[in-house]
Amino acid sequence: MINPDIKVPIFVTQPALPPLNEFVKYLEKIWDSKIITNNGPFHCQFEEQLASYLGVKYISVFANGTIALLTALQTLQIKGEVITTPFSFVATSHSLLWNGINPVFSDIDKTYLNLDPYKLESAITSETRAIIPVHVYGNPCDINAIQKIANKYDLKVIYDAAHAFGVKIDGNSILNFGDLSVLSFHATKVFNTIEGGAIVCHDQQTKERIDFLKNFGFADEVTVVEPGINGKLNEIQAAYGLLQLKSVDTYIEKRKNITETYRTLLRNIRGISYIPQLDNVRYAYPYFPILIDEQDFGKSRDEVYEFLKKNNIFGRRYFYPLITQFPNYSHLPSARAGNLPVAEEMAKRVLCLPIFPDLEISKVETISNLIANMT
Ligand code: T4K
Repeated sequence: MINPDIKVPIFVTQPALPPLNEFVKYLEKIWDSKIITNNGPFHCQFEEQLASYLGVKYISVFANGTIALLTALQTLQIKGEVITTPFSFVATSHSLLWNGINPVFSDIDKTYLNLDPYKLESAITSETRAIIPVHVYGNPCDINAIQKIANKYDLKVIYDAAHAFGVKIDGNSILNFGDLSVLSFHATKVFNTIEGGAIVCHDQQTKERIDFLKNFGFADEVTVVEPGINGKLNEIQAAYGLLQLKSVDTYIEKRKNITETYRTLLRNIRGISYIPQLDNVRYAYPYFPILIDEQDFGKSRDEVYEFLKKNNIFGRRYFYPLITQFPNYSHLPSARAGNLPVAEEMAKRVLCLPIFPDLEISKVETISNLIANMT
């Protein structure tokens, strides 16, 4: 029987949309000007305001995060091997295969579920050119340790920061670390432009190169400097993004409140744990993953997942299966069973609970109580 408190299904997320009446005003301007894409005025304004909000110098917005990842690798002309994490959305590794790069998987750490810098070094070969760590669930990677290794072996670092919108360490944007950072503004993210993404870089020359690459390689009307792609964000989505920027702090505040409620209510349940927070980090709370220890809790992660589903609550097992379990990766030497023990274990234990700005606290309480009373 469906829980009487949850009559309407609750999904892992639900996008926050800008006020329709305000959006219509932007649409009217677009309808008047007839400029609907190709780096128009809203696109330029969006990049400026986004850079200022995030606290970064240079940002190029894209049609989605995956094309931004592909372009980031092209920007730095990466070939050979790239070390990355198996505990991510599959787009992280697909961007390597699409660029003819060989992915090499290295294990994650037990606490934050990010690439473990202390295991990274043993994955480096003479062919390694870069590292793509992911700030999984918006928890910062060990940026200093990763940079130290990158410097030692002369490797580029491209952060997949799809989950790290708005994250700061000691007041400094997480996007300012590494050579490039890639964001996603997909509907399921803290900040959405329906679909969308961005690359953050640190100098004007690189920004120019990224902008050429996202527009077929055109430098001007008659000059093509690179075999670029079409990665542009259109004016309608840029206008939508400008409006979203006005509300994003409210969205984050609501997510924080939900996170704190879950953390309080699930704190004392044996066999349920969550990722610790650091005092010097400003989080944006994109996901609320819990880790279920089957022995201590008495039920497996999949049992909890199915039980919640029966109660109309649709959590997600991000990131199960691991990327290394998918057919295009499972044959790789670094993907073999036993090589990534922490990632293998965490993929079996993790469950992301619903979190989105409009999720009522009473529903968070119901979800937490259901879990607490399961055993
Ligand atoms: N790198 C990382 C680390 C990523 O996590 C991602 C994307 C990327 C790169 C690539 O960025 P993009 O190219 O996507 O910009 C979702 C997203 O599609 C994907 O963007 C995201 N990561 C990934 C973690 O999750 P699904 O297949 O889980 O989404 P879906 O459609 O099942 O949505 C989840 C729930 O959200 C639905 O049950 C209902 C709700 N929902 C979803 C959509 C799309 C809505 O209420 N409204 C909506 O419009 O992949």
